[in-house]
Amino acid sequence: RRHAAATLSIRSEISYVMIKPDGVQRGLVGEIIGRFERKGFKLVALKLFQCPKDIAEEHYKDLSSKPFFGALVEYILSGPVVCMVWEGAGVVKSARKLIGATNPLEAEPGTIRGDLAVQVGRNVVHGSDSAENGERETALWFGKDALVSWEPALAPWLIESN
Ligand code: IDP
Ligand code: MG
Repeated sequence: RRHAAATLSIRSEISYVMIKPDGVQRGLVGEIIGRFERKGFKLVALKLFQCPKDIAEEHYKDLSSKPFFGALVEYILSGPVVCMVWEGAGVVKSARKLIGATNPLEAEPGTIRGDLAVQVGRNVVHGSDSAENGERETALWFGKDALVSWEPALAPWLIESN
C-alpha cells in the first residue's frame, strides 16, 4: 500500500511523555496532548495512572543522589499522571523542544513549560532525553506489548512517502 513506506520510516523512534500531577490537576491534559497531536507525531500508548513509588524511583534513578530526589518522587506520586508514548522519526529531540527547558523560567515562550509553568519542581511534563531512554521508560511505564500498532489516515499528509 501507498503509505507502507511512511509507516515503516516513522516506526524508528519512540518518546515516553508524561503529564505530571500538576498538569493533570491544572486541567492541562487536553492542551498538552493537543500540542503533540498537532505537531504530527503518532500516539501509540496512553493511560491515566496513579504511580506506585517503585516506578517513580526507577524512572528517576539517575537523579537519586540529588538533594531534590525525595521531593521529586513525592511530586510524581502526589496525584494521577497521564502516560503517553509518541512515535515518529526524530520524536525524542522534537518532544524535548516542544516541552522546553527543565526550568520553566528559562524555557522559551511557545514551549509547554515556557507557556504554562513557573518552577522547576512543578514543570508539568516529562519527555525522554534519548531514544534509549524512550525505550527504557516505555518498558517501565507500559511494558513493550502495550504499544498500539496503527496507521493514521493522515500519515500521507504529514510524511512524504518516497
Ligand atoms: P528534564 O525533566 O527536563 O529532563 P531532569 O534534569 O531530567 O530534567 O530532571 C528531572 C525532573 O526533576 C525535572 O523535570 C524536575 O521536575 C525535577 N528537577 C530537576 N532539577 C530540579 C531542581 O533543581 N529542583 C527541583 N526539582 C528538579
Ligand atoms: Mg530528564
